[in-house]
Amino acid sequence: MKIEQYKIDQHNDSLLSRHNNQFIFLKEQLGEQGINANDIIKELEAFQVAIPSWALGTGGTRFGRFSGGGEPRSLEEKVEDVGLLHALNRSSGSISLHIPWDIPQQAESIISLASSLDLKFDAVNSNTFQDQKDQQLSYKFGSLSHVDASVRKQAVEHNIEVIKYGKDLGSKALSIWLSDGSCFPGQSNFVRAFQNTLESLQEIYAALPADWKVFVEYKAYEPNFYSTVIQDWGSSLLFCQKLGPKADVLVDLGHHLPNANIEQIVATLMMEGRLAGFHFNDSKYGDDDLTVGSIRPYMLFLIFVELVEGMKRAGNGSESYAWMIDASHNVKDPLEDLLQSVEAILISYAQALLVDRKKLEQARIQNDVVSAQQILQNAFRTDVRPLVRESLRLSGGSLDPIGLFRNLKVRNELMNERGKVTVATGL
Ligand code: PSV
Ligand code: MN
Repeated sequence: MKIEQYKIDQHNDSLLSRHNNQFIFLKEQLGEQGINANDIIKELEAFQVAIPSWALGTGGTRFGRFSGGGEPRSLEEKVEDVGLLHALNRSSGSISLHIPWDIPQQAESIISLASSLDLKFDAVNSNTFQDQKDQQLSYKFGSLSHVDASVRKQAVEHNIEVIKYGKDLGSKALSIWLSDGSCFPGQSNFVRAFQNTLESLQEIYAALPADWKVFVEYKAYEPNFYSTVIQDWGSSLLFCQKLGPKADVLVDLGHHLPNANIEQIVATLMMEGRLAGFHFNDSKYGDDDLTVGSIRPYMLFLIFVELVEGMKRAGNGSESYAWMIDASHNVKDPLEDLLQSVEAILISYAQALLVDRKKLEQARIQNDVVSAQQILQNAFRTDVRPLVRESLRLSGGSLDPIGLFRNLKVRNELMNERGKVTVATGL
């Protein structure tokens, strides 16, 4: 299924006068504060969030999985689903593949399908956290860190194969999330596990094409519950520093111990020029993989405040980082959930762009804690949705992506096309 532009335009026409009223009102209010709404809209238009190929079907937990029907049955259908999202919000212009869940059999035809939908291929992800059918050696006790050199070799070769798939598709980065670790005290020698991992990563690093990066993603725990080799941003940064300039740290919002100050982590990584990008999601307890901004929107805003600050300092823009949604959709329609997530990201970004940084710095220098808090909260409490809508409209997207998705009965269409009981590959 494809959403034709005229349907988006027709829907927008029906919403335009209400939108214009809200937008003009906000634009004037911001103007009085010396903020140019058009500058913010330009930044929003440029912001692109990758969609992972594994998030287009129903997720589920280890207790069950409740499919909603019409799920993509192949990589082609996954690309088509991302095409639907991108047509609606013009902010989801790339797809990130997990190998071997989604192996591009014929790179050329998948590239041409993607480009017909105005999509690119984002970072490719390797998988050494599961055993695949016919796999020679098991990853039960680790992969890149394994005590047995032949298991490490197999895991290194898998990563090099993933780079090859990515090269064929025009990707420019390999994302590595390592589940290696231990479940019980005494099971693993921490130092040896680190050194084995470093050696393995060095081999993968040596296989990177000249214009590629490797993203090293950390996670505090799960599936290992006593220790994880790359457990936090510090370990991840240490690996990256030892590897070289093509290695950067990938932050997944769900991968921290409770109450970690993620915005401070972001500030530090950006100060060092080692932030690769983000896996966005939200959580209440652990790595819950919920819709972005659904539980802790203020935290998301504070992270964006640091991101904006870091980009200003580095003199670069949002296109210099890899933004991706890494969520799981257990009770919602995955496509609606992804639309909500992208909207939450754009809202937080817009709010962060409102922050008066000169005044904030002044308040800090004067130890005026009250003003500093107020400057942030004023921005956070501004309803910036008209700015987000205007940016979607100007880039050819819908003023109300979820409304139009429902209006056009997209899920019913997909169920008619694909069937009610389809299961997407992935977790
Ligand atoms: C692990 O929890 C993770 O965040 C990694 O990014 C994986 O590649 C992804 O989820 C998919 O399961
Ligand atoms: Mn992740």
